[in-house]
Amino acid sequence: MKRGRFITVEGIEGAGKSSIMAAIVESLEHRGLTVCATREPGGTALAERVRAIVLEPGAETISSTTETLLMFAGRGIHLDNRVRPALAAGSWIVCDRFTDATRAYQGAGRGVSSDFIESLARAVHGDLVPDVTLLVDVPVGLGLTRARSRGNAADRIEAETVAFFERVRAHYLSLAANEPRRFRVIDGMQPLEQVRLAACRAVLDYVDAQGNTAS
Ligand code: T5A
Repeated sequence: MKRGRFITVEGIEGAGKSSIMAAIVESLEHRGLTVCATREPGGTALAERVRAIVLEPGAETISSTTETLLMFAGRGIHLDNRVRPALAAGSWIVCDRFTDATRAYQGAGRGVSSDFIESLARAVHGDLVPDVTLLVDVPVGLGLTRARSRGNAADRIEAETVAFFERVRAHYLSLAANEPRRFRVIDGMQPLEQVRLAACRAVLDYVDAQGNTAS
């Protein structure tokens, strides 16, 4: 059986990632592909428990190093139990965030060394790199206004400063510039319907380039 493909969606808070996931899945399914939508941190029952540990505000301190380890611990569980089995069965995966988020948030945001992050990435998923990554890009002010207008209590990372998110956004853009074959940058400032269309177009262009019409 043909291995599925691994598509990731990245961006700062409020960029619009969650709002475009369903449209991406639908557009792939219209091509006859079997698709599995998932997210990180989380994606399985156990990995969602790791997500709660790393994101829920609490009295105890989580260092930047520990936060990085937790992201990869959840990722390992997610990959072993969901992503790899689905890919092996021929499904396409659409994942809301993956290791580029660790590079941007823990690396550029928190200052964790890229050597440490890349060594964990090699250990946890050395052989698995996203086939396509959509980066939904918005200015930090707009993203945070959108995210905070939902009125939910901020999690440990959402409570960070504007300067932190500026570093995260800049790093995402530099990752995209360094890997133009993998990344597609989507302008997240457009009306939501336009963002959805641009994301679906980018993914379907990839499908067409692969000559894939069915899994
Ligand atoms: N993290 C994650 C790390 O630090 N390291 C890692 O390795 C990983 C994997 C995840 C957190 O974990 C961090 C990053 C995050 O801080 P999360 O709850 O999944 O936490 O956070 P986000 O993925 O950032 O979720 P958000 O909901 O904040 O961002 P989205 O999904 O990009 O935004 P979305 O789609 O929910 O939209 C937000 C609001 O804006 C509106 C939507 O309707 C919604 O109300 N909106 C638009 N409005 C107008 N025009 C548009 N174009 C719009 N797009 C969205």
